[in-house]
Order: sequence, then C-alpha cells, then structure tokens
Amino acid sequence: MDIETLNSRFSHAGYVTFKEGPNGFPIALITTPHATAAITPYGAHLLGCRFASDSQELLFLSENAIFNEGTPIRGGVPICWPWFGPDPQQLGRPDHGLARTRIWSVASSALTPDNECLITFVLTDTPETFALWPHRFCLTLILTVGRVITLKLTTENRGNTPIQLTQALHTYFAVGDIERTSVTGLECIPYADKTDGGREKKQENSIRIEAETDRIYPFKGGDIVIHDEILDRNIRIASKGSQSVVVWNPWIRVCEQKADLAEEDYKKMLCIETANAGDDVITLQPGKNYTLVALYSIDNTKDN
Ligand code: TA6
Repeated sequence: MDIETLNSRFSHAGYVTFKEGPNGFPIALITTPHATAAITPYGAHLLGCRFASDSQELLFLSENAIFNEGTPIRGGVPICWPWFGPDPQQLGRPDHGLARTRIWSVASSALTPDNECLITFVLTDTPETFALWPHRFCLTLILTVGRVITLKLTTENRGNTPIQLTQALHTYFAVGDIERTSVTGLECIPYADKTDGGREKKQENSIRIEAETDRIYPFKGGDIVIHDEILDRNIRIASKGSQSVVVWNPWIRVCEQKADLAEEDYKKMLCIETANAGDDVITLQPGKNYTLVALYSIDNTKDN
C-alpha cells in the first residue's frame, strides 16, 4: 500500500501520519497528548517513542541500522517470532524467526476517549513463510500510544496441528551510560547465562552491566525497572503472558562485530525483552490464541 492510501485509510485527525522513511520504508508517526511513536510495517517494528513528560527517547535505534528488506533493523522493538534465538531445529533458518523481516499489513487505527492511539498490524502465512515454518497462522501486533506504551502480540493457530512457539519483544531501551544504569525486579532468581554456555547462575542483587551480558531469566512476576542515573529516569516494564525475560548488552567485542552498531553503541543501549524463551515454550492448539504483552512507562525522578 502506498503512503497516500495509508494516510487516507488510517490517519486519525492528524494523530497518525504515514511518511517515507529510509530507503522508502513507510513509517507511521503517531502523536497523542501523552506520547509520540514511529513504527514501520516492516516487521511491525517500533522504531522510537517518547513520552510527553520526558525530553529523551525511550528506545535506542542505531545510527547504523540497515533499512533493507531481508535485514533486521537494529534497535527499537524487533519482534522475534515464532522462535527466539537460533533456529531451534538447526535447519539454517534465520535467528529470531521470520516476523521481523516481513512486511506486515496495517489493519486499523483507532482513538480512545482518553486520546490514546492504537494501531494494528497483521501478518499471515504465505507460501514463503510456509516454506520456512509449515504452519498456518495470524499474528497481530497492537501498539497503543498513551500514558503507557503497550505492545500486544497475539498468535492465532489457524492450522490443524499444535504449534510450538518461543518469542520476544526484543526491546532496545536507550540509556545515558550503561555503567551508570541498574535493573531491579529480577533479584534472587537463577538465570541461564548464554555467554557461559547456558550455565545456570543466581542473580543475587540488582543487575549492573559490566561485560557482555546475554541471559534468560524465568520470570517471577512483577515489574522490572531500569534505573538510569544519567537520563535521570526510571523505565518501568510490566508484562502479561511472559514467563521469561531476556537481558542483553553486546558490550565491546560483539558491538564491534555487528556492522549495524557503532563502536560505542553498547554504552547507550540495554535490551530487556519480554519473552517466552528458553524452557518457556508455548504450545498452541489449533484454533487457539496466545497473547504476549509489554507495557512501558516512565518516572522522571530517581526515588521511584
Ligand atoms: O536477545 C539476545 C540475543 O538473542 C543475543 O544472543 C544477541 O545475538 C541478540 O539477541 C541480537 O541478535 P540479532 O540476531 O538481532 O543480531
């Protein structure tokens, strides 16, 4: 669908405007009294958002991000689906599944009485997806831009056999300085350390990132908070349907290896991913739905 048609079908009195982004990628710009956001149908990928109460971007998007069909975008919120991480069957299929490199359809946009804006994207199976993953599905992402930024990802099994699913909202949060950042909400639980062959370790206190970090925590419920001393804000992450949380920072070496990250980008980003990953595998029976939700809000004082 071209930009003109997208605008004529989905703009809501100026709340949603489609424009051409890098390499001609359509981008929906959403402006409400509460927050602004930019999202592209390519991967239903949220590229950025900012609360009206905050002068800083909530999300990190690499200046070296590549906007090319077939390549995932580095930063924002990539959707990892229907598997998280490497191909679980080791068939050489792409890391993190197929959803982040497909063009989704824009299905609708709406306004709530509280001036929140919702935009809905849909991805269904095609012969191309079937060749990679032989299942019939309907995947829906609803982004709500309001007092809380909400991402709601629903999988519907439209086939005749059960499907097994791992997934993540692989969110790259912007931080002022990774070494002046901590994360609370995951204390006293064991995690799988992917930088150490998946070995189980225990999180004693709040998390501080001082080296390459790639962990899957079984989720015990409650909010996770990123405390940012430099940007003077706390980011609160709530979730539904998630039994695992992934914490990732590439640190120096991996950052240097990734062409779409600048040398010092590891200092400015922290991925806290609302997920079903590792042992948290969802089995979805024919005709059933499963919904994963991440909710982001912000406090601008250090004492919260
Ligand atoms: O979520 C953490 C992770 O799975 C890491 O292992 C790391 O490689 C990262 O995702 C980024 O993956 P990508 O395929 O986007 O380079």
